[in-house]
Amino acid sequence: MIDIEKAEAAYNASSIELLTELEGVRKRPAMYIGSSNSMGLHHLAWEIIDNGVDEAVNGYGSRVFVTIHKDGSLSVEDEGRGIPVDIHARTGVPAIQTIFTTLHSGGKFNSKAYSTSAGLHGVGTAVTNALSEWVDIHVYRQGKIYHIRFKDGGKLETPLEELGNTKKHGTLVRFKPDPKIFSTVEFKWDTIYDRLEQSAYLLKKVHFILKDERTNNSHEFYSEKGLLEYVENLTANKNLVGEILSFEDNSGPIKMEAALGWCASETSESIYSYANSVRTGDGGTHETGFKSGITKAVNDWAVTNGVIKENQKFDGLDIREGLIGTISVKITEDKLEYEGQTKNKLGTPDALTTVSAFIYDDLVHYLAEHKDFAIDLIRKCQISRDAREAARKAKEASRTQKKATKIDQVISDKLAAASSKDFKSNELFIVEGDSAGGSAKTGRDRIHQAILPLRGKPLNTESLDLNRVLQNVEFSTIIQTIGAGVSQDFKVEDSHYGKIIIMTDADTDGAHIQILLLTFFYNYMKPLITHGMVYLACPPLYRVYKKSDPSKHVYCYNDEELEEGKKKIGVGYGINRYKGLGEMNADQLAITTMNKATRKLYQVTIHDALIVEKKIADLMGKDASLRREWIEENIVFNQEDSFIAEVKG
Ligand code: 28G
Repeated sequence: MIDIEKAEAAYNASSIELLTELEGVRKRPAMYIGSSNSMGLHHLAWEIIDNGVDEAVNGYGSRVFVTIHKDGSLSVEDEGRGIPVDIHARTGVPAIQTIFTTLHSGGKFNSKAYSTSAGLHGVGTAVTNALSEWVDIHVYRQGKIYHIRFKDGGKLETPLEELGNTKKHGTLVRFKPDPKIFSTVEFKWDTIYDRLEQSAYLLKKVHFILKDERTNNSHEFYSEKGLLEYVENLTANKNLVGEILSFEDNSGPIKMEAALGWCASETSESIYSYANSVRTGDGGTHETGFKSGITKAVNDWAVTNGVIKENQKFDGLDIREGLIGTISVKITEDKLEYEGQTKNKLGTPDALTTVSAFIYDDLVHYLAEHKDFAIDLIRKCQISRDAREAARKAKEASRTQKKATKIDQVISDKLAAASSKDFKSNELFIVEGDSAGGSAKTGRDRIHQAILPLRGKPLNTESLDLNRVLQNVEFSTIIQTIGAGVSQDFKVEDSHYGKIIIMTDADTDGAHIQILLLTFFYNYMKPLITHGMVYLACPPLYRVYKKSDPSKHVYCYNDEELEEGKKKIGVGYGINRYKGLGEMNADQLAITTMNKATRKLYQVTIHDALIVEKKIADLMGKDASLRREWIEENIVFNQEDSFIAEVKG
């Protein structure tokens, strides 16, 4: 028998504690979900989705449903066992209520369990509750339907109740983020789409069904073959050396899956690593192990087969040119370690040795059985080594030559440098055309803003080798100006600028230039993009002014703003339509497009860049008019549904 008084006292004590705990989350949301912007908002969704996915991954149900509702709420349904609802003897509170109101409950995970949890601190469900206007949960469990509801950041609104019988089993969680907490409460189809698409590859054989009731969009994600299929997609339209290799090992405490392929005539390397199904953007021990396993396997094969001598082993960089690789590890909670504050870099030491041995064994085995492939691969490594050697010699020669090279001259002629040496707060504007470049030079903040005008269209760098790119005056100027190297030698921390801002006209040619520059940054300076340092300037499309008093005017950046602008100026308005940057004078350009306080910038995300890169690869070699058509149809200026995602000041 439970001592009622004791249980009540414990309940009261714990509920006070809980309340303050959830209040703490509301006071400092960023501590729990990283930020209170769109990213933080979606974090709430990941917390709930991941719990549903964990059920499916552990073999309870095979589908996870995610629905964005018209009222701004989001629901997630799994087909698992249903969150336990039994009343805890000590607290007198149903387990489900504790799970939704206690931080770090992490609930169902014991230390030997694998979790997909993406939470910055693995805090889970209670954080979503704390930051929601309401949370409504239905549990289908052991033949019964249960319901419980919270409001105003985790306060119990409807205590656990039994609603009737059911044959279903699973959990349905629906929640509405609190607009008092978030700068935006709009769930984005694209953001959730990308995440579920990635999850489907990482958690193969789980069905993800996404619905958007605002637009009636829906999509199902499912991958039978996992990472192999992912790399197939990443390399679609590319010329592969051999086939895509995939390896899997679930025998030990660290479960591993990898897929990799080499693209012929490409220089960049792309490795996507994951720990417990969460992307580790800064790599870590598993990624290091992946690389070292590949290097050792290829070199050992080459030496053993007499292709190279012991002292001629390839540098890992040469082996990885053109590599597209993925490595996913699943590590039990007790061994999961990260470096730094974010979960971006895996620290678990065992992951290095385990992954390295796994890749080495499987790759050595594969090479032994695919001799033709091995020879093609070694040939590619040799070409990379030769090119790197040539580039190094050229660099050395230009350094010793002291006298100004062609590039140095171009730089001093063209670049209007910033005077500050505080690189992080400096900005480089890459500007379309000499005339706009001139206005930008006049209108800029000379201390922190540098201007580099571009003449004409830059070269399309897709599938060009590094030497060809270095020979191109425009790109070598950009490389030298940024001053942080290029390709695999690029070091983002050496960048002379904290922001690289592409400023073009808002027309098709401008879009084309954006795409060509993004293709270059994606292929040769990818960390600039992953670190969120590449931006697109956003010039206004219109100026609405009062005809009787032109000093009364507003700038409008899209058609919606134009309508607002007309209303604001009232009767007797006139409209300037800007077709290009050149139609603004230096002051106008500065205030509308460059000045930190008044401009708009679009931050380019790796997702944007990936889409652009994929599309360019797709259209390469095809008719140039096709490419132009695609740009005209798909790039929508100054609207959020263009290929540009986040808006930043
Ligand atoms: C739909 C959106 C989010 C979930 C479950 C199922 C169980 C569970 C969740 O247990 C408490 C503590 C450790 C076992 C586990 C049910 C075992 C038996 C579960 C979800 C109990 C948490 N029966 N499904 N939590 N553990 N789905 N979907 O959140 O000992 S959370």
